[in-house]
Amino acid sequence: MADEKKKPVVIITIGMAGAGKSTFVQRINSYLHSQDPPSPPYVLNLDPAVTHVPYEPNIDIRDTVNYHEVMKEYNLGPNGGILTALNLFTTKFDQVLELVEKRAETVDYVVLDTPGQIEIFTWSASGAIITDAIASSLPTVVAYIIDTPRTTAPATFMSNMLYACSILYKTKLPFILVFNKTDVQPHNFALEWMQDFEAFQAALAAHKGTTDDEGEPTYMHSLMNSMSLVLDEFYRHLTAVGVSSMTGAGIKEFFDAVQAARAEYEKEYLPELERARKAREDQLDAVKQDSMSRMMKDLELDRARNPEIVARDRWDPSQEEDDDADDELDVNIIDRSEERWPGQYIDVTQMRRRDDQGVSWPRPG
Ligand SMILES: Nc1nc2c(ncn2[C@@H]2O[C@H](COP(=O)(O)OP(=O)(O)OP(=O)(O)O)[C@@H](O)[C@H]2O)c(=O)[nH]1
Ligand SMILES: [Mg+2]
Repeated sequence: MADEKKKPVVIITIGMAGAGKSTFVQRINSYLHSQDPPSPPYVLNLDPAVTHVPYEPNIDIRDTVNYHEVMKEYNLGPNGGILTALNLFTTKFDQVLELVEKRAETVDYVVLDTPGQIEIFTWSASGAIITDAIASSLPTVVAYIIDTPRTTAPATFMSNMLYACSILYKTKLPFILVFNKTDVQPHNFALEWMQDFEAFQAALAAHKGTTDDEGEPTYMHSLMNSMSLVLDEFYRHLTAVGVSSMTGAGIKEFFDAVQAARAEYEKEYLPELERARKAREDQLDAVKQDSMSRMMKDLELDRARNPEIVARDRWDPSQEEDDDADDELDVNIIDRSEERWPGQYIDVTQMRRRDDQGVSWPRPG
């Protein structure tokens, strides 16, 4: 490709425990290896508690922090242990970014596998730091992995979609819904519910437990009915693909969606990021300007209060020595004390003899 500053796309896999994140990472890893020419991704495992990963990660959080030691040392349970391990790892994330950026020219994809408990990554400071740091230096997309066979009940489907929605609004990154395990359960029901909220409402009505003893819709039913209208707006912003990490079905479609998401990152996320950066700089500038003008005002007030000092404190042109004086207008911190004492910083410009200019120093060659 003639793209002079080629950058890999970062794929962050997020999903409920057991949705198949690690199997999915393994599948896209082997898919990319089998391309012609092979395009091995750069893979990061961020799950400190996993005992076995079905792929060979380039960077593994387990090499940096020992999850069991963390639990022991800080007296934590499993979730606190994972979170603390992730926090410790995040303190070194600048080094991780450096390593990733070193490979930016030669790698097409960087893939992140996240801890099993979704909220540890999505609602922690370190998850946010990692996501923001990586997304501000490379095109990044979120692959939200869904356990399709376990999401066929309308209520489960809705809560999973609400969770996805919250992550989308939090990260603001291009988002791909990955309906996994389609070998067990095809995902067409999900697509239908997403495209047509009336179909979802019909499924909801047909599901038992949505009416009370008198045949009236329950509170839960009415709530979900209304929320399906809200989610309708959310669905418009996403792409959904069905895959089987087991068989490899749908993986090519997933990568097509990643390419589209990359374009979206460049068109929408990046300008927004730059706008936010500029706003932050402007705000800093404004603070600086404000302190400066307050200082100047104080100075003016001072001068107004002490007119006789001001009268003496004026530039006197008769004191100008000669025309060369302007050339010496360097800002130097000069120590004016007469006597030097041991350990004093010496301003070498004061030691320079003024008649140096006339001397012709020997030059090499
Ligand atoms: N049938 C089928 N099973 C799958 C598929 N993908 C994953 N699995 C199975 O789902 C289970 C969980 O898969 P993992 O890849 O460990 O899921 P995970 O989201 O990484 O799990 P945690 O990190 O523990 O939260 C495993 O038993 C996988 O074999 C798939 O496409 N089809
Ligand atoms: Mg996993």
